[in-house]
Amino acid sequence: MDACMEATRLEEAGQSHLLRFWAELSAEERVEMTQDLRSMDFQEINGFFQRAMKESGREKQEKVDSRMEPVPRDMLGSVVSDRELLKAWEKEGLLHISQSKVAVLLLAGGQGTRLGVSYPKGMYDISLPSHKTLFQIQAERILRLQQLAEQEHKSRCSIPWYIMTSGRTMESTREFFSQHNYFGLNKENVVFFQQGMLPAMDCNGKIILEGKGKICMAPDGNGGLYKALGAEKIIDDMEQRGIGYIHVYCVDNVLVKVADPTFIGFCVQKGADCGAKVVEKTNPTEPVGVVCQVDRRSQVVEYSEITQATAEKRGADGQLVFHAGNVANHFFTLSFLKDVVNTNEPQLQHHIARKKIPFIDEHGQLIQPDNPNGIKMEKFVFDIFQFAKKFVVFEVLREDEFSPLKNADSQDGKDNPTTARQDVMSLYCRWILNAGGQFVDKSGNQVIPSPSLESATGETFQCEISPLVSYGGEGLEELVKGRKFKFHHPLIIDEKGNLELLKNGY
Ligand code: UD2
Repeated sequence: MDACMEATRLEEAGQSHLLRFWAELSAEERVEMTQDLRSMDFQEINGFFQRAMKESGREKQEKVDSRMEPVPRDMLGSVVSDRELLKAWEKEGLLHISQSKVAVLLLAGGQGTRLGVSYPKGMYDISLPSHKTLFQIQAERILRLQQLAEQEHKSRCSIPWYIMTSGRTMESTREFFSQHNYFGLNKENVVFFQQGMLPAMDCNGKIILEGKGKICMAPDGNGGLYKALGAEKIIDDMEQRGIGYIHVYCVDNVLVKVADPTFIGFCVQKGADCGAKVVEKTNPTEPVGVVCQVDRRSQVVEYSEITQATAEKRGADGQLVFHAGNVANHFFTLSFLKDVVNTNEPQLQHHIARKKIPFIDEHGQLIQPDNPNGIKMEKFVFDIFQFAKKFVVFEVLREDEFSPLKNADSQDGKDNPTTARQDVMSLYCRWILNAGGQFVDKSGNQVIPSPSLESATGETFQCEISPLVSYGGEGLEELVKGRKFKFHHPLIIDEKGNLELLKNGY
């Protein structure tokens, strides 16, 4: 029986149990397993495990909690209290976009387990009338924004779209974009790259087998971005394109304003190298991190790590003390990202996610555990805030900018396809009303569509505006001003600006 070439390294790292079934493996299973083992630095992985376990734990978090402070006011901007500045910030952002200095970076390497689909979340159809997927909606927002910047500055421009995938999402994501001809984007401006993977481990630091010859691997967290930016030469690509500013965002926020010029302009005018969008957190148990300071350093305390007492803390005004809810929506300058990739990345701690991980037991049986039996180690994208020279926070309205698609419809009642669809349609409805359109019921009385009106009348409200027609509610007046629309008929404004409802509108 030929021994595994990696046996010595495994022995030295205390991971030789991985070869327990070597004798039973076929020749090709042995080749595959040797390739996997060869790509892993077991000493480094053991080190990650030890550091992560030391950093985690309730008592550790309680110490952090006692040093947490809300974001200082001078760091904060807001679409509400800074209303009179928004136009200037938007102008600034559009200027940089028109000069092709802004790129977007999509975090799409997650496994979407909670949603319960086996394909990448960006391919999910939330059942809008158009049945556009998240990827298509985001692609069309980029196209429309390029168009707005070109109209404003009379120059052609491009917003390169970098898409981080993981081993599990790479192929199907590439394939999906190619099949859809990049949704009208120039394929040279859509760059896919892969993040790293790490083995799942049990609580004693032993790497878990998911098959007799198969190690259980998982993406290394959205903070794996920084290692990948270096390894996949993405920073070089951004430099060659003359990119100065990068908008990093989460695939599953159906309302995301991709490359939001107002956010970009705010960060640039504040001279920030790092920025985070937040929404007001009102529910202490909402699964979002909170942006705060610990020992005067900016950071996010993730929902899986904050203590309940701290999450529930309220000020005299009744508002949560830690109400700056992180929405995985960040701004970085390229020079800041370069420093992170070249210098700070190794300082990023892995966070421990305790999971139920199917494993092969000593008898070679695949066991589906009922309780968490292992851990996945992940780096978090926001852990670089601490390295920023100037960090700013931009508070936006939840109803306009944040509706995460996390769960299947069957679970939880929130952050699911139904709430995502409702939130998108409510946004479009507000755009119609702001542009001078009206909705009426069957008797012609003016109404404001809402889920409660739907349940009161038993009618379903459907309203969809193609992102190619409007990025943020602009450009709709000539289509809808002074018109009355039956709220119980679908109002669809498609790419050509057609009003499908003309047939049954007024
Ligand atoms: C994320 C935020 C949380 C809050 C919430 C809002 C982090 C670490 N936490 O929590 O503070 O903003 O979103 O919805 O950002 N991803 C990768 N590679 C990975 C893991 C995740 O690309 O290895 C991507 C994933 O595809 C998604 C984003 O990162 O686009 C957020 O991942 P998640 O949905 O697992 O994060 P969640 O909801 O736990």
